[in-house]
Amino acid sequence: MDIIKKTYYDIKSMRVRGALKIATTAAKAMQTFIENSKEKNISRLISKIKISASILKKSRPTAVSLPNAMNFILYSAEEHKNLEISKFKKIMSSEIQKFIQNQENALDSIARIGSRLINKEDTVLTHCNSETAIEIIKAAWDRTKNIDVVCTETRPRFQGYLSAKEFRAHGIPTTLIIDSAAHYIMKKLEVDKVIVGADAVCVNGDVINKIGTSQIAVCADEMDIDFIVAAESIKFSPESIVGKISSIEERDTTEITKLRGIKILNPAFDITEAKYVDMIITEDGIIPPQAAYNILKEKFGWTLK
Ligand code: RI2
Repeated sequence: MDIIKKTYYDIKSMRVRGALKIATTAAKAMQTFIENSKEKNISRLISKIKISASILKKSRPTAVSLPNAMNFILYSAEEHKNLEISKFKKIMSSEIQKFIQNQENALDSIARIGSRLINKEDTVLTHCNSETAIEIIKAAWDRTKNIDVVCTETRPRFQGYLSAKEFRAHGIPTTLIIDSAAHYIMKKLEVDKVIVGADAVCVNGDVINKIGTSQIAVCADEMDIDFIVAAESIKFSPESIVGKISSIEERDTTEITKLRGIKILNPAFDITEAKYVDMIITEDGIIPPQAAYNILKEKFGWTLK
């Protein structure tokens, strides 16, 4: 199977998952595809790049990091289309490599910036399995050696167990709860902060993340607990400027139950309104959700032209 198809299936089946990981894995696949291409004609190669990008974009519908990564590659291909083909391939490979490195750097910066928000003795709740949120919490632990973490199971795919195992491996005292215990446990354990990742940040500051995020945000609001979103700028949605919001992935209902004769819904994401988000940590610093447009203007000027 070629690299594009393989990566498409890896992402679709969630063997590769997490908004940042799917973007960098898809970018890596494009890089390998370009490097290995035997195509001698640049326009034909660019057409194949376009087809490959559109296949990868379809692997999962919600995380905007994926189309953003693919659009960056398409833009770069367009920019260099007048080069001699071997030079084109070389430049494309190094541009994609830089892009991947930038994402890794962004993750490190967010961990550094975000960890400063967590104080000694804080109890932090996280939902699902966001690499970005987890890096913040691990960095806070490295500094304080004295925090507690609460992980929600995150039905139906139980990504919360991955988070709990990761915290355990890092030596962080961790409590695992069922999703529906969030409100009760936030009160009982006196949770100080909620930190979650994002699959998309819209221009108005609304955040799309794993199903269940928005109800935790409402609970946090009720209890006056900081609700913090950790999101690299690649997760900001330029399309939301013109009113297009990524579609909420509806997954196979057998992930929940094999029961028949009733209607079953299995949305994978929900939308947390900006009014419930206290701050968004990006690689460039901490912003209020209302400042999402500034990030979009700064980082995605090229797509908005
Ligand atoms: P990072 C995940 O989606 C979760 O919703 C998580 O919060 C978000 O991506 C961001 O993850 P899924 O792939 O990029 O588990 O922070 O459906 O790792």
